[in-house]
Amino acid sequence: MSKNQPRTLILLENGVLLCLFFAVLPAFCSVTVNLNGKWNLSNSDGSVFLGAGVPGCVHSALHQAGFIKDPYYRFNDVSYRWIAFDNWTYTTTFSASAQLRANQRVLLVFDGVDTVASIWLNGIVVGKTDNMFRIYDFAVRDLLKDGDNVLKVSLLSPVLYASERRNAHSAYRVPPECPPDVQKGECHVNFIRKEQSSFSWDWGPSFPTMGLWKGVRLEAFDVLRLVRVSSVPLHNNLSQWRVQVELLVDAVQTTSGRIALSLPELDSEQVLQTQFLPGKTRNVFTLNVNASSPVKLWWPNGHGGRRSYRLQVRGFQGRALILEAESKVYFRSVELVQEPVPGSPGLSFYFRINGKPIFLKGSNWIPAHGFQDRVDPAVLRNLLRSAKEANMNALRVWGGGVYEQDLFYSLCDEMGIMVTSLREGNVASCTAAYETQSVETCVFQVWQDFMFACAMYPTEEDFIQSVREEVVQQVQRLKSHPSIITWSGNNENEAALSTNWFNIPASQRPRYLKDYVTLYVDTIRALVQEEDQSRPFLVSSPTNGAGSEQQGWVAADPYDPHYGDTHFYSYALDCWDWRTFPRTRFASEYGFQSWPSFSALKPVSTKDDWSYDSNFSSHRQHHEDGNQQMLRQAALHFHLPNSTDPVKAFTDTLYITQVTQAQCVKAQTEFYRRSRSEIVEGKGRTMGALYWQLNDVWPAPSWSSIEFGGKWKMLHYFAQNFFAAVLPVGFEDGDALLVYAVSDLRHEVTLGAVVSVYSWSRPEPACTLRSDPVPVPGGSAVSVFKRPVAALLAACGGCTRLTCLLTFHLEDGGGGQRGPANHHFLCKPKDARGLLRPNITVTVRELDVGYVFSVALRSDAVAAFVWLDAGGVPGRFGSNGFLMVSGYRAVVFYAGRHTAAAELSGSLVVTSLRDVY
Ligand code: BMA
Repeated sequence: MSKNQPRTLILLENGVLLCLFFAVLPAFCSVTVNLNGKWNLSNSDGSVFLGAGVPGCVHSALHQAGFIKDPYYRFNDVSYRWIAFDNWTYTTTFSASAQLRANQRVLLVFDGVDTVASIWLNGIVVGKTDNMFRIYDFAVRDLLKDGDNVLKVSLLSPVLYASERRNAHSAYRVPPECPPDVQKGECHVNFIRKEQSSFSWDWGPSFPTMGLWKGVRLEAFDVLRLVRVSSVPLHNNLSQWRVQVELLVDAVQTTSGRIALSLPELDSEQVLQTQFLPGKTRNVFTLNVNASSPVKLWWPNGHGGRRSYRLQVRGFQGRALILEAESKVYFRSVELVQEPVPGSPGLSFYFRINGKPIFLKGSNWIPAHGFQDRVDPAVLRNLLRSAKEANMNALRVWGGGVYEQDLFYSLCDEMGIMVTSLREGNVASCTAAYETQSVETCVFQVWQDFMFACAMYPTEEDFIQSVREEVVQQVQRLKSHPSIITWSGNNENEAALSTNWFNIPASQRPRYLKDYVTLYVDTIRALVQEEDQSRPFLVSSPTNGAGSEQQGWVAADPYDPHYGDTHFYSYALDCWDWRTFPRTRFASEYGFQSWPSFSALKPVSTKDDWSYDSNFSSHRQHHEDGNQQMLRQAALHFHLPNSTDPVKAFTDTLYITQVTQAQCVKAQTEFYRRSRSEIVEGKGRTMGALYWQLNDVWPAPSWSSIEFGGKWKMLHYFAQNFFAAVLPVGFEDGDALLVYAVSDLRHEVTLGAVVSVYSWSRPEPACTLRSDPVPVPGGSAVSVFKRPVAALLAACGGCTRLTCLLTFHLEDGGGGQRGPANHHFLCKPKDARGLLRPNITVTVRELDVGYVFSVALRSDAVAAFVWLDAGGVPGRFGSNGFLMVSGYRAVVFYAGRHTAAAELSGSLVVTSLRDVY
């Protein structure tokens, strides 16, 4: 190597740049050899032998090589259960050049092993793994040789391993032992540090994966390697900023030098003397931001812009550059405010970003596929884009899945989205309504759980040690992301302990309480607080937060609406009745199930499966009594489908479950949003609504608003409205109808309500009433209309609760509509008089070649929950599931692939409430 050779830089996933060669003395170099690609895979007795992609997993490899069919097809989750009971070995051969071997250190690095493995290099065991959420590296220099080197990863059956670990834990039970039978899952998942839902969940199949789910490489170096750069912004009163920069450095020997940190766009630079100690060490530096360079803050969606700044890190020994890296820094502050609330016992619970209280609107994120290697950037982008289009500003990464991949968080920090401007109202008459495309950015606030859910966990030293590594590595990996606004120790384990889900006898409770505190408080919380002072840590969700802490970390009632966050599920009560919902400070989970569309089920089923009571339909339902619960809730308000055509009866039932779910979650979310400014009977000031759940792991009934494959359910279309920045919420209290104006805007607006009364039998308003506009401050919910229902109906001559319904919207002082229109039923639609079966005709026109279409609907009657389904043509409508009170509506269809108007109208099916009975 000549000393004049140009320096080469490699950008690793974590933002670290590796210096390969330097122009100045002494000549340091660091070499990376990527070992991803095609490996060999075999089972324990050698009867199965195939090529397998790395990163990847055994199930995906078997499927891709044709050894098994689609694991999601029909009952294949059960047919392929054997896979996870076998042991599997991945093997590859690579050459290691003399130049590589000449380095002082050569490490074999695994970014993710799923899960329990021994790693062999040239016939020698170099290490073992037992935690899917950790990065592992092993020193291998002395084992490498000239010519072929053989690397073998032998994976143990995760199911058998978990059960062995459980058997070894004989002193006491660590429940729940096994999932409920309805989940058709495997037992003892809490004994293995792996995606907890991979052993089945109440929305997901059991596919206990095995594999090398992230990259594998060799890293060779002579002096040091920069493992990771992370940075968090800190501030004094939001005016004076500094950036805490952490370098995780792996040095061969004690190395003294200088570190130069700079934020060129902020004219800020600092050079510090340092010493890197041998081994992997954490080195923390502070870079003060030049006070005369004002920073632009990172703001959540709808609250302002955001920009990133380049952070440059360079390390020198003498004149030699020994490390170099570049990453992004965003400036924002986050506080979790828990303080006394006037007129209410307990404490507030809300997030303040950059000093401003923000209502979190969104949902819960679960793994996007049972096989993580199938979650590609397009899947992530589509889901996040859909979340943004439903006006969400927050997502909770739920603790039974995985810490998501880097791209997920980068997209949450800031995602550029191409936006097509189209005004739906115009599309029928005016092609010019199709305007330009522009790029918008959006962000999400992420509530990040640690991966522990719905169980007790062991606390043996080796388990805790593995968790320690996991926590430190994950926090170091993720803490530079401004999108993460809170860490949270687990999902529902405080509640499980407190309300005794697992029937733990009172005499044994102290042991479990001790284990709980050991794991989440003394271990995880302590580590997180050491690693990251820039954001809050909650021990569990739901929790009473500070209230739980006062009660020794496990509150008597973690669902107490006066404190913290709550999860609330009630399937039997009437979900249209807001009185059934807890007026909580923060609703981090609530929801109802529905079935996905027929087009999602078709590829994984046969004709025999297409009825609601088929074996297939009950097999896919993993929540006890779930299919019946949906029908019972639907029957509270709707006539159930009764077609004599079995397939129509099935598809109509799928439809009615989606209507029911959409309407239930709408009612609950609107209740939370209108409760943001009020204290009623000591409860209220709700500042978050994250429904359960955004996405699906496979095609099956679940609480999701987006089905597997990305198609929006009716709920997701409803979310576009119920999460709108300005929203009219209508409800009845006593004998009165009230309309609240909910505003997430930054500034005050003057708003009044316009309420129209329609008869079910006539597509034109019977009468319209208005209220005088009143000031609605930014970030508030204000009552803008109140009228006794009887007076309202009387004013509209001839109307009764059974014959009429209400629509309403908000208008500002200038008479312009603000926010979406909304409606309120005065009776259960099944009791409505005059709701006729509408005759809806559809005309499809192409607006932009092959991708954007106008869909115009004409109806001769009032039609409720009008649902457009484009079948196998991927894409989404501008709006859907709507109420047609006038006889005409035009919506836009954005195709997910090139199509034609003829194909679209050929696959389009329109269903409305009156069509299913
Ligand atoms: C909550 C979640 C999940 C579950 C969902 C629906 O408890 O945390 O565990 O899937 O409810 O039951």
